[in-house]
Amino acid sequence: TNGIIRPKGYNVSWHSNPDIEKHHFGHAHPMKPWRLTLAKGLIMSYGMHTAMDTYVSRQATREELEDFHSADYLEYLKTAKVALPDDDYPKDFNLGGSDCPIFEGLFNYCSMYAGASIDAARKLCNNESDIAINWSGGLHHAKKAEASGFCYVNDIVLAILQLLRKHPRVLYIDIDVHHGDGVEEAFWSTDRVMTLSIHKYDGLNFFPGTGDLERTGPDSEGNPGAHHAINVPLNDGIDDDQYVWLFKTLVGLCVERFQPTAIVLQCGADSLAGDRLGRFNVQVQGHGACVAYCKSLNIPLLLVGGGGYTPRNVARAWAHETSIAIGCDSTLDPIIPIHTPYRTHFRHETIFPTLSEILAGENRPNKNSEKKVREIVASITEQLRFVNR
Ligand code: VJV
Ligand code: CA
Ligand code: ZN
Repeated sequence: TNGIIRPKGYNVSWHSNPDIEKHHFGHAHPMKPWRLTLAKGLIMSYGMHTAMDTYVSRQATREELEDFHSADYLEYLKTAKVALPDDDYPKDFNLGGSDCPIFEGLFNYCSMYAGASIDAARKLCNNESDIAINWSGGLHHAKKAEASGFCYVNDIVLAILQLLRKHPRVLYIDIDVHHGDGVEEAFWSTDRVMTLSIHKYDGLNFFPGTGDLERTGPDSEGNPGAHHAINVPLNDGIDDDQYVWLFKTLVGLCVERFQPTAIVLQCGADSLAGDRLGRFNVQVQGHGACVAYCKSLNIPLLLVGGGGYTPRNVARAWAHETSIAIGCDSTLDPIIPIHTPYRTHFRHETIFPTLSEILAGENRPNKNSEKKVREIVASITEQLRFVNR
């Protein structure tokens, strides 16, 4: 093997199911469940699975899904038929458009990735895992009775609801390039969940169009959830130095003030440079540094996936982050093992391609000034003064 050793007295669980990876959103759709196969191939060719408890995840039950979603939405999700192109099919619950198509096996896909996140959360509740991983989850836009932005069932909300059975306070952190609106809204009215999303924000010009700095939770009379939503709106091109500095500063402040007893980190890989939909210049190293920082806090940690539309970079990031979880990142050979399946997909043979290799001349200037970044920190520091534990 690659000299990967199972850490003693430290448990990482990995929840996945090859069934999930086989689903197709349709021709040319940016969301490709197949990227999970690529990530898994990389993780296993390094031998990382030998250092984790691996679980083949199961479908969430209808009852479990109803912890968040409405029964009529779930019923529709289960029975919706794949429409023929000329069908005048109703787009109820925002289902059946180009972002959230109805495809073969849709309900199976949704209950599988949700089952994996619920199982992962239960491992943390039982103290059977220190870190639990579900790269197929992280679908942060789904609402109680509405699909949105490639997300149908909100596995993160379901996992946090599990954590709340044992944990008094959960911190949710979202490094996907898009605003984590579904999770934010679900916990809008409670002071037991703090949400922190870092994302590109450009009004309605960038999906989902929410997540400005002033969006901190409804400040209505007696709402305990007021001030518990934290939003970090950024412009194109943010680099590792700025991103990691912001991440550590803000997560540090939130942990100090809120004192979470569990953390959920949504590791959407569309914040990476060269992503088909994203606009940031974060590298695998910087993305991973966010995971490493959360691990260093020694608080039970749930890692989920999310966006990520350049599959080879998604696989690199999630494999690197798996190595951080099990603590073998410092000894891992960055050259991708020769026996990695689909190795030819990795245009550059390292886990850490340089920015110029990733962007191939298409440079994306950093539109985030130091001043703006410091103003964001000042504003959130002020906001956190209103949070009482
Ligand atoms: O911007 C939008 C909504 C529109 C309507 C639908 N058209 C296709 C695009 C504009 C306003 N949707 C976003 C949704 C992003 C979801 C991100 C999900 C996550 O990463 O946060 C978590 C998993 C959007 N951006 C790009 C596209 N949709 C897009 C959708 C396609 C497509 C190309 C781009 C759907 C089908 C096909 N191409 C063939
Ligand atoms: Ca985000
Ligand atoms: Zn995204």
